Amino acid sequence: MAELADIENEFIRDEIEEFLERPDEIERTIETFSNAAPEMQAIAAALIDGDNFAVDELTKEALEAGTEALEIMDDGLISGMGVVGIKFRENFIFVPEVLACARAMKAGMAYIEPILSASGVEPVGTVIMGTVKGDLHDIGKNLCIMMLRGAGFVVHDLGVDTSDDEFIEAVEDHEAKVLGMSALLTTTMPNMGKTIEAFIDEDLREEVKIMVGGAPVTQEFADDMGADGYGKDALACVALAKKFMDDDDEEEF
Ligand code: B12
Repeated sequence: MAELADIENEFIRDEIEEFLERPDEIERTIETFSNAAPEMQAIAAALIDGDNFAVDELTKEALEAGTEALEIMDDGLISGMGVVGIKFRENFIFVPEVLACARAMKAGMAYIEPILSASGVEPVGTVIMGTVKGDLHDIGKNLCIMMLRGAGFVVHDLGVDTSDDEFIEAVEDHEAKVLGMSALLTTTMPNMGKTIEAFIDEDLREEVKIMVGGAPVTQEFADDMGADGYGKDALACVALAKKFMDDDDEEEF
């Protein structure tokens, strides 16, 4: 089992000691960062500190040094945001600080996006993605979109606070076979189910495969509300979209 001392970055060690209380979260966070390269720890530290200039600089340097975009995304940016989430939940930081961290995350993603989105392969299908009504969280959805584009999907991003009508209109207009909905709040999660109901009401449910995700969403919740799939991260999102396209090809035979 990894120990705190295995993490090279002093800022991260201090953050874990000062702000993390749950044994499972401490263990998981130590494990994550002890397996991350020092450069990735530095990116995560800058993100936790809400320093978008440092994240910008460090991400650029890491890419120039040959680090894979995916490694920067997972070990640097997403790992850093994990600590931010815990501090926010425990009221150590508040919305303005989280916004600074989100800005820092976006500074890093600005470099990662063109790399992960540049697939150069024939379009494999069309996906509609949006964050549900009442929900303004878009970082996770945007990561999923980057990865989908990188895998060759054409993705229409409906942004945040998306209504049932907007989802339905986009699926119809673009004849999309796959729809992805993201929700980060327990209060907005049920809106995914409402959107699925709206597709049923419009007699369009059979036309599109619906996948859902976001930190509070679970497989069980997805099953209960009648989604076709649940993905825990951006890689799972791509895997689901590919599976849906394969299933669709088979159905057409
Ligand atoms: C950043 C953040 C914010 C930022 C959002 C900035 C932005 N542009 O997105 C700001 C400051 C605006 C914000 C506001 C609020 N937030 Co907030 N926020 C967060 C925080 C810290 C991180 C979210 C994040 O970006 N995570 C990183 C990404 C990469 O992870 P992710 O979104 O889960 O996405 C991954 C997977 O879930 C999956 N995925 C995501 N979508 C999809 C879709 C599909 C189809 C698939 C397959 C997969 C998939 O793939 C992604 C990549 O791996 C979380 C804490 C947390 N632990 O989640 C709280 C959190 C979500 N927020 C919370 C709250 C309470 C709020 C506010 C109500 C606070 C307030 N008092 O105003 C407001 C609500 C505003 C609104 N109406 O939406 C709570 C929600 C609690 C709850 N039980 O509902 C959380 C959990 C914090 C907490 N523990 O208290 N927030």
